[in-house]
Amino acid sequence: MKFRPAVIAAAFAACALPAAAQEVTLRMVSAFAENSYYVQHLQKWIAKVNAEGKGNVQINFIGGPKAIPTFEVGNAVKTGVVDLGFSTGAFYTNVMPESDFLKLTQIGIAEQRKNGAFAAINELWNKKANMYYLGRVVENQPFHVYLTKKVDKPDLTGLKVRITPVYREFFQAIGATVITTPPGEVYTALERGVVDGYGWPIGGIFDLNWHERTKFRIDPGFYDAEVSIIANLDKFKGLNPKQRAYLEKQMLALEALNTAEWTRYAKDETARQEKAGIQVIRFDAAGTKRYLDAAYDTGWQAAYRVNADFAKKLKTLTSK
Ligand code: 173
Repeated sequence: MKFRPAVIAAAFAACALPAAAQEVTLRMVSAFAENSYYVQHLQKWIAKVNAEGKGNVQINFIGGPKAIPTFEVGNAVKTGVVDLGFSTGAFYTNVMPESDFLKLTQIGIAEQRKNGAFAAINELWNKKANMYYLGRVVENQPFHVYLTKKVDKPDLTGLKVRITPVYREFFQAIGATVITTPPGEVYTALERGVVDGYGWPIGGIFDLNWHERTKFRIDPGFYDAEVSIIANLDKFKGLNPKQRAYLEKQMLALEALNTAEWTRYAKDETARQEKAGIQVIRFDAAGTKRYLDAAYDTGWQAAYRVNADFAKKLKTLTSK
């Protein structure tokens, strides 16, 4: 075999510069739009990781759904097309259906790390998705139904509602006709009257101007939006111990912001919706109970159908 001089030079350079060889650059994409608040929050973290991680770990943020479509980010992480992904589980049920279960957790990620839930999640994510579940970036963000038409009881019969897997069983159980779209298609669907509403967490409806097409929000919220950083498992295992420890440390620093950050965001966004004229629909006590029971009963039932062992473990460890 004959080596080209450039290859030989590169090989020597790698040996001669061990410090440079120990800096790794991880390529990251987001399943959420680049201008979304979630991604702005993420990018502040990336800047910190890069500033403090010189000579060790750098993150190259490639972009949002224009780089890799929302529902393809999971596969891109699984196969190593990218090293890190910023996504919610509902967007990569095509990789593993259990990814959507995390919306059902009722305790924070800090507690999940202590009580074995985090380890159980990682065991499954490693095995089924070739992913390392690095940590949870968004919590304390309940989901809501947003509508262009009024309802006065927990019954969406006759309404077409935009969903992701998060809401499918629940919305169908209360009568809705459901249409799955990534966030990037919600505005057009509303504009064209293809849907009469959509599911989304309490925060973020202004990011893509959906407030212009939204008249009502149903309270209370249900579940808890899970948005996390996932890593390609082979890539993660291939990092040296210092690099892995650094990423874990930065992830914990990010998670430590969660409670204060997302509680504030939920409050601000609720006020902003009110200012924008979005009216709140509340049912009577019995209706509210039926509504919330339907959310959790359908959610867990679907989870048990998909993977009873993992559903049971997660329910036991993360329910209040
Ligand atoms: O697109 C969605 O409605 C969705 O599933 C989701 C999940 C977490 C955060 C934001 C949106």
